[in-house]
Amino acid sequence: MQTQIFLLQNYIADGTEIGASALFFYYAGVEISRFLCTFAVKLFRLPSPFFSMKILHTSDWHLGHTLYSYDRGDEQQDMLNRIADIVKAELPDLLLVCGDIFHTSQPPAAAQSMLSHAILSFIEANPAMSVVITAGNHDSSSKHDIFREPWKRLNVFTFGALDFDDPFSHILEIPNKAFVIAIPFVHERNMPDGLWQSLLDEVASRNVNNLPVVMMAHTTVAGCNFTGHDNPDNELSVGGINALSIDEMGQGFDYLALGHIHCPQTIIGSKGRIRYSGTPLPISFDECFTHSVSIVEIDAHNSQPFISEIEIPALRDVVTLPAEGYCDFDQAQQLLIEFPDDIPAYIRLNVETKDFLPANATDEARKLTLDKQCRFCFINAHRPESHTNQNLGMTVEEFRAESPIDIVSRFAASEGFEFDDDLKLLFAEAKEFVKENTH
Ligand SMILES: [Mn+2]
Repeated sequence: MQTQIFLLQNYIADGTEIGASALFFYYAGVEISRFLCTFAVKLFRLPSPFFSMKILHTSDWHLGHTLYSYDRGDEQQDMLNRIADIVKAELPDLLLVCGDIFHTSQPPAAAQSMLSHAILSFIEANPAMSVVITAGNHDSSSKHDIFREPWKRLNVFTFGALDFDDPFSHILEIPNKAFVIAIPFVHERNMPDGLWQSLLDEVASRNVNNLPVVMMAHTTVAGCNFTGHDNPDNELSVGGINALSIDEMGQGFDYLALGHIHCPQTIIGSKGRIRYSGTPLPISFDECFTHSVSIVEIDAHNSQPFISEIEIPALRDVVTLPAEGYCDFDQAQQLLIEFPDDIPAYIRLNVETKDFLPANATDEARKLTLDKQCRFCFINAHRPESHTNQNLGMTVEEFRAESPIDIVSRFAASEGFEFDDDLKLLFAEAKEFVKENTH
């Protein structure tokens, strides 16, 4: 009996081991074949037997954006041409643009015309593709939908504002391909409770063929890397949008395509399912990262998305001199003189000054670039910490260079109170309100 029990224990242990090994080799085999096949598909441009759906995910184009009054139309057009080339090469089933199509709610006619021509070029590059475009906090929700009906004829779907009366109208079924839940930017005070989960539950009940479920949103997600945005000390609210936790976004999607944060990233803790594509074009000097669009391939509902990035090189880079830290104004001028004549970049100077910059500093710096292809933008004046509190006087240059949150925090410190997270949230909201109502 003792021996039998021993043998049985051995058998179970061996069996478990054999089972585990078999399972391991089975899954390793599947993964290796998938990898080889993906490689072959990419190399020979074959139709993929594994990925039933391919998405090109992008956001935050900010068409019409100017940098320090310089027109950026040629850069924006170049970026759109590059996306059209990628559409042609990658042949995605879906193109998702997750908000901030335009930089302002009143975009110039040239930017609007650029958008319609770009959409047509994408469709011509891949007539079988569907395009879904949601509005961001920079867009006008009503203008976003002006051509909603004619666009539908070309499988282009626009979502400008949340339809509170019929939230299920935000569910789009792309036959035999995917379900898309397309949510434009909604201020959190107007967001209906449980909206995300109710839409996901509705899709779950309709999704009898196990199609991939994709959701689109334009918001801030807690814990993301917001390099490039102007209030990096405040994680609770970025660009005027308060952070949502990923649990609040519901359960049941295979991929959540996000817009708003400009740095491309897959959210930590999302098991590779929640991602910001980031902007394909640098919008500010602090965006010191590679700009790109994302390609996402999903086999079926509940399978893991396969994500890759395609870089979008900028026609004009944003360059800060010196590359790290600050220097005095004389050294900064020398760096400008040494900057190559033929690089068409935007230039910011990081200058440290204990007192004040000369009143004509900006003009002096600009003069040094007149025979160069670069575009001089501004002097980012920085006062060493020890001088910051003693002397609160600022020149106009310095005032322009500092972010509003830094100015107000310094003011609070000088008055002897802490500008805490609640005040920062309130301030970000007030700033957004002023911005929205001054266009
Ligand atoms: Mn944006």
